[in-house]
Amino acid sequence: MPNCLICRTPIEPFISFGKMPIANGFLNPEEFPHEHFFDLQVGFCSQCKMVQLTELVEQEKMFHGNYAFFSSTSSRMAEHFRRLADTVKREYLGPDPFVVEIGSNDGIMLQNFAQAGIRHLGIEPSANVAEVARQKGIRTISEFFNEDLARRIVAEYGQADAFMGANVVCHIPYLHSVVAGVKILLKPKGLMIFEDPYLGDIVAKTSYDQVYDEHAFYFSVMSVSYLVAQHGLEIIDVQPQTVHGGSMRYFIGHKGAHPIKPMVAAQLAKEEAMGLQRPETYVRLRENIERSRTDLMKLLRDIKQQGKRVACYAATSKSTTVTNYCGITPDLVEFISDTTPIKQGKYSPGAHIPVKPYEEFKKRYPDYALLFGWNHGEEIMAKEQAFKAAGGKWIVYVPKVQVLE
Ligand code: DWN
Ligand code: SAH
Repeated sequence: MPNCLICRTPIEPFISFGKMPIANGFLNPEEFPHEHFFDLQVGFCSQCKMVQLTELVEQEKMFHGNYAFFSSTSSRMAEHFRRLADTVKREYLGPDPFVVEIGSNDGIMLQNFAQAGIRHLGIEPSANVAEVARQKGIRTISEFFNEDLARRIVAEYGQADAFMGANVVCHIPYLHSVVAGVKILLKPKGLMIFEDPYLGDIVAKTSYDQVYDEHAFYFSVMSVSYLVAQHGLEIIDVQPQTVHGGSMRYFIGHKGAHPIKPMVAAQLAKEEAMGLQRPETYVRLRENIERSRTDLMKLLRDIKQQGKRVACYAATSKSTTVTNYCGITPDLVEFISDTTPIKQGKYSPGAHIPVKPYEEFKKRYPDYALLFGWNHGEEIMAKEQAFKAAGGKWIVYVPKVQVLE
């Protein structure tokens, strides 16, 4: 049995999604024979309550000089991070401020600090996306963040007012080193501000596609409290977010340095009421996931029998889990439309569905569009009115499988 990555208690997986490829490993046909697969399984630690993968993929296989996800593909996300940066600038910076961000990607958040002339440092191991940030004038180093790097940053730049990370902390299996690094890096009143997909939303909406190689952890306020307490830190506030299908933003400071907002206890009470501390909750989640797969495959087969065309919208990392777990193959869907040049002309990981430029979608609308980017549903549907007007229908599977009329 594997051990919990946080407290070392042996844990058993509650679900297995089977063999999975690298979620962002879009590939050419000559690479098919060498594609890397691993067992995608999730376990719940009854001791520290952390939900996590029980088999990991090496970080260098996922984050490298050809990383396929560029954060700035969503204008709504750019707006979301601009608002966050504004809040940080207004409320959390002291004299001679310094802001550090891990997983800074193409600079979607740090651009707001760079433009304001605020001292900043991005830490982004995927060299190609980091280069885009540098082109925008954002100071970025391509390394994986850990305790050792935190010491080097303090030696060179001093301590930070804000240590930020969006959709990255849950990607790092060696979290004790990360949090120990944060402890070293933060000024006495400094704050770690991070957000990740929230376990409560995954359970409530059966959004199982948040599970893929890059996401080693599925956080709750419970599990994050346990983790940070081991390093003399504490959660001082939490703020639910609607982005990425439901995320949680955590504000963490040195123990005793800030008053704790009532929202922390309120959210912990909600988690208890939802049963996030109980193994049965995850048995139910598994049943819901299995039902979702059955429903989606029945719908796609019915549509195929009617001779209608289906194309998929957005080659998200999440869709790698959906296509491979459910068994969605190129005979059921024609292609995946995506706006990211590096994915276009390639094939989706594992299922090998062709990824085509967005123009293909517009040129000849399919009868149905399977919305792999459901988390950007509002943004996408607002700009795809013409698809609907032409009689096109959306298929979604979160929170349940349905055709949107
Ligand atoms: O946590 C992570 C999140 C933040 O981003 C990473 N591990 C990887 C990535 O996950 P994802 O690939 O599931 O992210 P998104 O933002 O749901 O999907 C982005 C993809 O969707 C891009 O390939 C671009 C595409 N897209 C599109 O084709 N048309 C997106 C939008 C908004 C569109 O209109
Ligand atoms: N913050 C952006 C990007 C999220 S994708 C957003 O919310 O859109 C996750 C990013 O984290 C990738 O760009 C990846 O290269 C980076 N990353 C992965 N492991 C990391 C680590 N150990 N330290 C810093 N960044 C890391």
